[in-house]
Amino acid sequence: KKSNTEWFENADFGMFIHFGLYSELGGFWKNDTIQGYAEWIQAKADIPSKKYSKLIKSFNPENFDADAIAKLAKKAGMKYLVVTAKHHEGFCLWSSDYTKFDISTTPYKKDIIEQLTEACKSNGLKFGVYYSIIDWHHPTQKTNNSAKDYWDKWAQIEMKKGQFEDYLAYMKNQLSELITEYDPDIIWFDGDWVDWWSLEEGIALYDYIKNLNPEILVNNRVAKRELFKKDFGTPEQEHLKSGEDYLWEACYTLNDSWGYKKGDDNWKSASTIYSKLQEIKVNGGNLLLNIGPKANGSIPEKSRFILLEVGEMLENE
Ligand code: FUL
Repeated sequence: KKSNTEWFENADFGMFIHFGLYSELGGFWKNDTIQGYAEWIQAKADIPSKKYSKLIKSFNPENFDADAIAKLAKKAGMKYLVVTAKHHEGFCLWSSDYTKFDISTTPYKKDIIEQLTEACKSNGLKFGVYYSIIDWHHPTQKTNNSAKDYWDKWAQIEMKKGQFEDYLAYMKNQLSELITEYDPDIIWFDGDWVDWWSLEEGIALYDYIKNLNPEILVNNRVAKRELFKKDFGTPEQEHLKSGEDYLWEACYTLNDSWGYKKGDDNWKSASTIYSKLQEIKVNGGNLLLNIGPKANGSIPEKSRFILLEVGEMLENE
């Protein structure tokens, strides 16, 4: 019998997808571009939760083509795909029984996670879901106050006991829903750094997943990432420094942002990606390379071209 990590150890290369309501803004708020990552815009531009939530009414990625994305990943030489089922904003790309802040409330309605699950299956790719521990929309963490207040509040939030239990139950329900409905190969957590999320809670959540399905790979960000060494490490925008003594996967952006950002044209060249991939490979890791679809669901042309070029370079090895 193969071990559950074997496919991952041999995968080398995967596709990361950051897609959510933030993709509609493309890094712009009130005609100004924000600094840094576009998927952080709600916090960066101090957008009150009530206002931000309205983006759900216009989320309509009609050009989203899961099969084309899976085929692009394959052509690029990738063996798996991880998508932001729920990023920090709290919006869910699948149809969830536990919140209305999900894809079924949008004009688009169609379940994106389901489409990607199927596309990965039919194209022979493994499939993972990114799930943020931070959730700016959940009542335990959101605030309708504006500006500075908002930033400070979420970062240093004081979770009272009852609130914490509420949110934990929400996460467990959603995770079990994702596992039952979509049978993912990876659950890719993020947001472990907030004060209210302890190492112990992280380990307990890890065990919860493994009890539901021991085959699923869980990244180290489920618990405090510097302290937790299962199932794989997640160096971000770096790799050689990691020197992990366990499985690892380096994630990189193709330009400077994870979520789609207008005017972010600082693209890495195909040969840069190719050499990163080689370095990562010889050091025993995987490369998870990001694309950020636009609001209409299409993949920025430049990312497509770079991925296809990397795929060609790999074929000609
Ligand atoms: C980080 C997040 O805060 C970023 O938005 C992005 O998802 C990156 C992969 O992980 O911790």
